[in-house]
Amino acid sequence: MKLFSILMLLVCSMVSAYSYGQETGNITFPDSSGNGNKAASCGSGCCCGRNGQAPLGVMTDHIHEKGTWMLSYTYMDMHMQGNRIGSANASDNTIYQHYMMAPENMTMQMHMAMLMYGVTDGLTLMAMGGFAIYNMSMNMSMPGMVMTPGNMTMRSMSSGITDTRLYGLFNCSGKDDHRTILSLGVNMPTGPVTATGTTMFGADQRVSYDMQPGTGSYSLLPGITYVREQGLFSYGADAGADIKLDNNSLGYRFGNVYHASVWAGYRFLPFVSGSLRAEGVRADKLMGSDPVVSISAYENIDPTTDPKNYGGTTMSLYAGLNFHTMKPALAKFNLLVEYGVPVYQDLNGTQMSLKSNLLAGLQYSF
Ligand SMILES: [Cu+2]
Repeated sequence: MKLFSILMLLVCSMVSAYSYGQETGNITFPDSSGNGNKAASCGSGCCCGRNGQAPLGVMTDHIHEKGTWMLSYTYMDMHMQGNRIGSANASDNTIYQHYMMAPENMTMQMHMAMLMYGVTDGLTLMAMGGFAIYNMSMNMSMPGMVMTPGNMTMRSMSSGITDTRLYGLFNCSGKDDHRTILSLGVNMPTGPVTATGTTMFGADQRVSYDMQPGTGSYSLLPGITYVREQGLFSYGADAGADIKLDNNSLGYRFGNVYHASVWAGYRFLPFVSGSLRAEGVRADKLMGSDPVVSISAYENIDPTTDPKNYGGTTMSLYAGLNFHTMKPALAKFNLLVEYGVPVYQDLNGTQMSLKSNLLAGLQYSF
């Protein structure tokens, strides 16, 4: 922890020196009295709930004052529908040229809990974990039969606890109208990679990679987030990665993930601000395979069981609302929602198309 703190402080002071130098032409350092950091952290009467809070999909946008906590619940509902090969839509009949089954609909619902604690005015620790539920339907083509879509459908469900993420968040900015948060997290493989559901081989069989609640791998989660407030306006950007450190116990690893966002927000009522956010996510290929799933009979039937059908680039647009009021009974709460649709998808191999992603969160600071 000590080494981590020193490392982050070093990077922080470099970033601060650079950004301050940019503004004043001189290299200066953040206000050492701590006032600046306090104003840019998230305790009572500070940035949480003001229009400077980032959209819900950006989770590393703020820190908390020393000794203060935040507990939050976030619900996520991701919907996928139909298929594509690369960046082009692919009909079921196109999929049947290579596989016997064509995925039709898939949802991932996730219940996430997050706890934040301000260790100092500049450093906040954050822990996240959850429970995920996957539902999938697939159309089947029987050799020699022409199936009308939906005629012969297989449904499958799996669920389990997710991986757990632990983060350290450093505020590098000493000003109350902007902040730069450096974050470093670790993904702990607490979620299973051996969950079961209905497959071609019957009930209670190992489900494919995309329906496993966990990754099975440790990973590093570096990130940087910049937030700026100007009157009723706010805007910001963030970038981060999920770098897998090892293969899981079954001998594979999901690809590294890289993401970046830019957003702008406007407080159009005293207690509501709206935001628009553009997000790009790139996932590398899945490396290795699960020996239970990776048998040729299976890989020729169901495209989700083929490791080469993982990874790709997706760009989405999100619209969000952040609710906060200073009314005493509600001042400690924030309610945030965000809804996104993809505008560009270029996926490796044959994969389901992302249709929408909904996030809703309730945060309580104390
Ligand atoms: Cu918080």
